Formats: sequence, C-alpha cells, structure tokens
Amino acid sequence: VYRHIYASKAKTQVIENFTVGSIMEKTSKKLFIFNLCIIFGILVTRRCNATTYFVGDTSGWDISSDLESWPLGKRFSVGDVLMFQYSSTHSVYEVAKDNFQSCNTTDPIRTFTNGNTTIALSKPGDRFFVCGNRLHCFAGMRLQVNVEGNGPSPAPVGAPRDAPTGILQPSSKKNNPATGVASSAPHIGGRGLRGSMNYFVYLIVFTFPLILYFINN
Ligand SMILES: [Cu+2]
Repeated sequence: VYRHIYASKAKTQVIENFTVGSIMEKTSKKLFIFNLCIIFGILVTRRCNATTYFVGDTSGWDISSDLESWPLGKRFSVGDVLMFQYSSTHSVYEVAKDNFQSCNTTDPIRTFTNGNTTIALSKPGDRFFVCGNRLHCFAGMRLQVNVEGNGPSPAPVGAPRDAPTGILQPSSKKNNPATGVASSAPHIGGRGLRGSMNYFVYLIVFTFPLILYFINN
C-alpha cells in the first residue's frame, strides 16, 4: 500500500513539475508580450493624448463666443492644452469656483494679458477662467472646464453645471465664425470627443488577437 502511494506521489510530482514548467514558460512569454503591449500603449497614448483646444473655436476668447456651450461634448484630459486667443481689450484670469460664479476678478489665481495664452491641463478637476474685464465676464466671457484623469472618467461629459444665480446670462449668443476674428491657427487635434481611454480600449481590442496568437504558438 505504501509503495503504491509513493508511486502515485512520484507520478503526480512528475506531472506537477511538467505542468509547472510549461506554465512558467507560458507566463514568461505572456509577461514579455504584456510588457511589449504596455510599452506600445504608452508610446501610442503619449503621441495621441495631448489635444490642443482653441477656446471658442474660430471666434476665440471673445465676447462674441458662446463659451458656455463650447466645452459641451468635449473631453478634456490631463495633458491637453487650452489656447486662448484674444485682443488687447481682453485677458485671461484663472479664478476659483466662487469667483467664477460671481465674476469676481479681484482675486485671481493667475492672470494673462498677452493675447495668446496656453494653459496646460496638468491635473484632473475643474478649472475656471474669466476675462479680467468684469463686464465681459458677466456677458459670458468665462469658461469652466472639467479635466478628466487618465483613469476611468469620474464625471460624465455635459453634466449639468452649477448655474450661477443672480447674474447676467448671455441671452442668445451664437458662435458665428463669419463675424468672429479670423483664426490663423488651425486645430491641432480634431479629437474632441475621444479621450485617452478610448485609445487605450482601441489598443487592447487590436492587440488582443495578436496576444492570443503569440500565446498559442
Ligand atoms: Cu474681455
């Protein structure tokens, strides 16, 4: 009886060694491909990630732009850039949420007046911009942007924003490219809707058959 147990033990040991060995081989192959995919993914997302958004599109950062609806349908991700182009009568003040809602320009976080301002969206969260001219802000020259992180998006795009109460609302401003300032700069990234997550998903979808092929061979 003991001998029999020993024999079967030895048998299972051999089987175990064999399977463990092949699994090890498979996992190292898997790991190698996985690492390759990660490196490829990082390269692709690095290249595709940064989108430059021209605030107000062709009208630019202007009183004629419909800046309230401009961010709708756009996904701002970490690494994207906002370009403010404006005449000397305007400016860009980054402000806190409270000051954004009340158009308070006396306590800005940062101010820009050079007519061509690039703002890097370096971290997730809400960013608030107003024109330094308070009357322009009241007339609609202000912008709220929600920056998504690189993970799953925390806030849905086009989510209802806090409606500022008791202040002038731009009544029926339409973004009219014909009357707007001629925009000299073209759009760098036409990829407003797609975030970096989409690229990652595409990548997985396209590389998955490849991975399977390599694993099975
Ligand atoms: Cu202004």
